[in-house]
Amino acid sequence: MAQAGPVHGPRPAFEWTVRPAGPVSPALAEAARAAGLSQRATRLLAGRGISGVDDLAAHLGDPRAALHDPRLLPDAAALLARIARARAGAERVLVFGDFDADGLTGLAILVTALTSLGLDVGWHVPARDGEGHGLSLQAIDRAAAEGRSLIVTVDTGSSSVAEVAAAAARGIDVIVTDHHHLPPVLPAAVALVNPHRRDSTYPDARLAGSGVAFKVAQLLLADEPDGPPAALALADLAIIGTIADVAPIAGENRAIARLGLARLREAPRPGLAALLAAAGVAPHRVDLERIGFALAPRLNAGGRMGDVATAAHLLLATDAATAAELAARLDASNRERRDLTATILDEARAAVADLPPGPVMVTGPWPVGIIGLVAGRLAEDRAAPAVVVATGAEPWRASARGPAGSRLAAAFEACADLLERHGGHPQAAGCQFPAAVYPVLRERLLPLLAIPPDVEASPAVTGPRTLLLDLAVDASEVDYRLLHDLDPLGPIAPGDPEVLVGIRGLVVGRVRAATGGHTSLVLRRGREVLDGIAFGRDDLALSLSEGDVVDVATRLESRHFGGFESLQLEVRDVAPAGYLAGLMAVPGFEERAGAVAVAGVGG
Ligand SMILES: [Mn+2]
Repeated sequence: MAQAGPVHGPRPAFEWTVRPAGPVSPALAEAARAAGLSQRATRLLAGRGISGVDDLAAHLGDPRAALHDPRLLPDAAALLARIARARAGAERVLVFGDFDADGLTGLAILVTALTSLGLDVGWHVPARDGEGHGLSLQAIDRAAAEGRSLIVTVDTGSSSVAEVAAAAARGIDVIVTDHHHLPPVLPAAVALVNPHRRDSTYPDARLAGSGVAFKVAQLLLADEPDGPPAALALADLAIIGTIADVAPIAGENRAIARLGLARLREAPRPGLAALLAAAGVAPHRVDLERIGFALAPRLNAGGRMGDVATAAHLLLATDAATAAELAARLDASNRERRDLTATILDEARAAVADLPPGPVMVTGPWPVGIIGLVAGRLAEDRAAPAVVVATGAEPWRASARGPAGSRLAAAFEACADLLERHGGHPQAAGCQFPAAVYPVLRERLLPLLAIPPDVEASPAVTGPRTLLLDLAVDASEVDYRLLHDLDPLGPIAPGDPEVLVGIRGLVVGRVRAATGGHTSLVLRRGREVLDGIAFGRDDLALSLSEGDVVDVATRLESRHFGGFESLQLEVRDVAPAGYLAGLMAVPGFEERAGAVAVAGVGG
C-alpha cells in the first residue's frame, strides 16, 4: 500500500482529510443496486450524507418529480387571469428584469414564455448607474410610449410601491415576480408572485428570481400544446441565475440544476453556446462551478460596464452568428471590467496602504458596478471590513464586504438616519447617501464595523486550510470506472466541497510552469501517464522535480481532444508519497471508512 520510496518533494499546502464513508444499510445497498450504482458509489454517496433510501431517491430520481406544482405560487390564479385577458385583448406587454445575471436570465425566461403565448412582448433592463434597483419610472415611460398596458417584473419589484402606483395612474397594470424579502407595505400589483410572501404556501422559498420566472413559465405553458417540455427547456437559464445569486442548491433548486445542466451540456441555446465558446468551456464540461465563474460574470459584465442590453439580446438570440457577435462583445466587456477592477483595486490599495489594521472606508469616482468587487478584495487583503464609495454622481453609493464575524448590515442600520437607502447581510452590504453626510457617516460607521477581538481570534476565521477528500486510492485504481462512480455525487454547488480523490504513489514526469500562474504536470504510474494541471499553483513548478514520488489531491476529469478521451487530473495539492497512508493509519480510520460500510453492503 504505502510507497517505500524516498519521502521528499513539497510539503502539502493544505491539510488533507479523507471523508469517512457513511454507513450503508442493507436497504440502502439494495436501493442503490437497483439504481445501478456500484458499492463504491454507494459508500461515497453515504459519505456525503445520502444515507437513507428516500435521500437516494430524491438525489438520483427524475428531477421533474422534485418540481413543485406552480399553481401553488402566491397569486398564481390572478397572474393567469391577467395574462389570459392580455391574450384575449391582444395587449402589448413589457418584461422588466433586474440588471444582474439572475434578473437577465429570468427576463429571458419570461420573454420566451410570453412570446410563445402569441403576445407582443418588449423588454427593458434598467441601467445599473442611472436607474438603480426596483421597477423604474423610465420603464413605465417606455411601456406607455410603446403602447404596452401590462408590465411583468422579474427578480425585482416587491418594494416598488410608488412605481406600481405610478404605472396604474397611467393605465398600466403590473405583475411582480420576485424573490426578495417584502416590505411591510406591498405594492398594489395585479399579482405579486413572491414565495417569501407571509401568506405564501409555496413549499420551497429558496428559488432565485430566475427560479420564480421558471416556475411562472411552467404555470403559463402548462396547458399549451408542447408547453410543459418547452417550459422545462428554460431550466438552463434558471440555473445560471440561481448560481449567480448563490441560492442554495437543494430542494427544487437542485432539480432545476440537474435539468438545466443536462440542457446546457446537450443542447445549449445559441446565446449560451456562444458564451461557453467565448469562455473556452466545452459544453460537455459545464458544471455548476463553471456556470459560476465563466457564464455569470460575463452576463454581469455588460451591466457593470454600462451596457445592460447586450446580455439580454444574447440570451434571446436565435441564431449562432448573432450570438457569437454578442458573446464576443460581452467577453470584451468582461476583460475591460477585469482591467478596470485591477486599476481601481490598485488605487484603493494605495489609499489604505498606510492605515492601521481594521476597517477602512475609501472613496473614488469609480463605477458603481465595480465597487463591490473592490471592497471584497480589500476585505480579503486586510482580513477586515472594507467600504468602497463611488463618488461619480449624487447620491454617493457604497459597497461593503467583510470577513466572517462582520456585522455590516447592522452597522448601516445603526446609521440609517444618514442614509437614503441601505441593505444587505453581515458580510456584504450596500448603501446610498448624499455626499454632504460623508464625513459624519465615516466617523460613526468605522467604529461600528470593527470586529470584536474574540471573534477575530476564533478558528473559523483563522483556521488552517483543509482539503476534504471523498476517497483515497492507489494510482493503479484511477480509471473511468472511478470517474463513473464519482459522477452521482454531483452536481456540486460552487462553495460546497468539490469531489476530490487522493491518489497514492504517482511519479512526477514532466513539470512546467503554464501561463496564468498554473503548473502543468505529467504524472506516471508504471508505464502509463496521466496529464495534470494545477490551477493557481505556480509554486509546484518550482518545488516538484522529475522522479519525485508523490500523493496528489485532485479532481478527476475526462478530456476530449482530437477524437480521443482521456482522464485528466485537476490537481489541488501535492504531498510526498506516504502522506495519504499516514492519514489512513490513524487508529480507527479503517473502521470508520471501510469495514462498517462494507459489512452493510454485504448484508
Ligand atoms: Mn435575484
